[in-house]
Amino acid sequence: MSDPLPASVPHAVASAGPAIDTAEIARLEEIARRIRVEIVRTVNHARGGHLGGPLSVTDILTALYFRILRVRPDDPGWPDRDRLVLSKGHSSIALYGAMALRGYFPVEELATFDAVHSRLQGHPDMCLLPGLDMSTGSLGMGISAGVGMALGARLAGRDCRTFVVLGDGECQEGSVWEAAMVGARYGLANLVAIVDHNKLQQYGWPGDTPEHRLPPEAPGELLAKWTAFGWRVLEVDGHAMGELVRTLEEATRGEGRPTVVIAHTVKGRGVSFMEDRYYWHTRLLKPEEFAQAMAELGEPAPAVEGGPT
Ligand SMILES: Cc1ncc(C[n+]2csc(CCOP(=O)(O)OP(=O)(O)O)c2C)c(N)n1
Ligand SMILES: [Mg+2]
Repeated sequence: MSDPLPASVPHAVASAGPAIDTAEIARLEEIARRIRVEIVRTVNHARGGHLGGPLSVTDILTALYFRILRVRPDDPGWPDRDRLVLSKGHSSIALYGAMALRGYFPVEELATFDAVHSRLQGHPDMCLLPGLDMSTGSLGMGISAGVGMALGARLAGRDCRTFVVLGDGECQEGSVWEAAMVGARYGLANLVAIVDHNKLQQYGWPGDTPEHRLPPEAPGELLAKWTAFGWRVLEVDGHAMGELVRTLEEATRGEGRPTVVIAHTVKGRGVSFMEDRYYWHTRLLKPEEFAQAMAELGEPAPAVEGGPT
């Protein structure tokens, strides 16, 4: 598997959260594996949807839903719950996988993904699925909603936190930075943004190899920008579960201003032929590819499930 963390990470702020033991890390890693299995199975079954982005953000959502977020899956409207906005809404299937395993709805319902009358639309629809705090899919919007939620929680005197997960390509949207300015202006210590920094978006370069790419941002650019916009910045390997949990815990200690976690990730993480390949952003699996992906994820499946080529 590719190593997501750059050899030299300048200005990284060390996380200082409490220890998380190896058994707990193993439990979370197994949940993340199961979510990745559901992502590949579900998108293959639907014959449509995204793969690279969901596999990239799986560990982040696992850490959030199974360790960080104060939520009640059996009471999704609980007013004091933490809010989660998946601003990179095209990765909805990873969110649905995490929510299903967390108990919001039956895992079997994932089979309805992207169907006309399903609650699990290709992009999250908060009017359909209890537990979703925001409808997303149009990139650049979620952080503004998150700023509003964090301001609202402060006004209401509620001790809940708001988490917003963004893509690194999404951070090219000007609206992200308008919201970032407002979040810093009002010192929203109850707001945490997490950037899934996989160095890829949908297209944007003439070649398939790293040396031919024009990545969404130059190395260090995201860190410099969020810092310049007044945010506290943490960096972490977005697939190293123990470090990820400790960094997210640290992020909630806002210290008077909002915090962003720049999570270095690999697009397509967990499936060798998808890793770091932009064209797996959204692409249909051939039966033999489906079989190989499931085998690599530790869940061999009969090739017949691969569907038409
Ligand atoms: C405003 C807007 N423009 C374009 C798109 C189409 N689109 C969907 S995903 C994507 C690439 C996003 O890249 P990134 O934010 O890096 O996400 P990831 O790499 O995590 O998939 C694009 C351009 C969109 N959904 N919304
Ligand atoms: Mg990206």
